[in-house]
Amino acid sequence: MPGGLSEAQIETYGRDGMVFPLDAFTPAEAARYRADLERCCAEGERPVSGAGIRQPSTRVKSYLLFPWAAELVRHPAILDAVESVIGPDILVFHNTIWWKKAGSAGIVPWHQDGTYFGLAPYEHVTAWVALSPSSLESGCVEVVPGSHLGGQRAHRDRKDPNIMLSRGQSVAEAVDEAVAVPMPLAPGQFSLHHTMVLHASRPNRSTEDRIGIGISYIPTRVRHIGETRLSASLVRGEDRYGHFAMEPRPVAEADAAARAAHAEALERFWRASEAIPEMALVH
Ligand SMILES: O=C(O)CCC(=O)C(=O)O
Repeated sequence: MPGGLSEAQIETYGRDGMVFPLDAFTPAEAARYRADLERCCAEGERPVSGAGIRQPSTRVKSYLLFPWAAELVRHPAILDAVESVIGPDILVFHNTIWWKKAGSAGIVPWHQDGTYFGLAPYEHVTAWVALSPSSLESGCVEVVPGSHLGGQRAHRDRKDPNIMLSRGQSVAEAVDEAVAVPMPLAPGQFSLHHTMVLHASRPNRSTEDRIGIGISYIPTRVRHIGETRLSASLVRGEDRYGHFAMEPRPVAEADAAARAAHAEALERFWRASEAIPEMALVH
């Protein structure tokens, strides 16, 4: 692993459950990815058909539809950092595009990602990659350092149209926001956060869209606890466990093969969510 985190950064991640800012792309590369994302993922976040049937969204598991997204989730600088915390055998399990429009009241309430993914053990790490400036003013991700060490907390669904999570998933207990740490990022930078760390984000009070992509990485030893065999993409190392069906990398942008692979992966995800209700429309 040529790059990766320093000893001090690894220590920070272990203690705080997050580390930032880390550098992935040059501003020019970030601008290119942003243009690709805006071209490909401008549709609404979670389209639902007239019959109430969920439609595959380009904003989740985008790396199965678009070669640029497949390249982004395999970026060596991101994988080197991820390898520093979960080891060399790495799967991408999911991604979510977080597009908070300029002036948007959209918020993400305090939550732990691990509540909703059905993965064990809790080794999942999210790389949140900024493709626009992400500041306190534009509603960057904030975390409660060290909260990952307190284990799984109770969550409930909150009804609020401004909540960007599908069901308003939110930790049940009050969070002391005075100890929260914002993670501002420049385009091309990223943060890592642990699956058990409490995190949230506020409205975008700036005049620019805040655009990021959250990529869920797991070591190959992690398994899904449900009956349905989910899929994932091996992006580094070797899979000696076979806990997940392997996903194909897209060759051409959203062609028939890519759309079929994307639909199949999401179908598995939705089927799993019938047995594990917490997974329903996660992120
Ligand atoms: O982008 C946001 O505001 C929230 C991101 C988040 O919850 C995540 O990446 O897990």
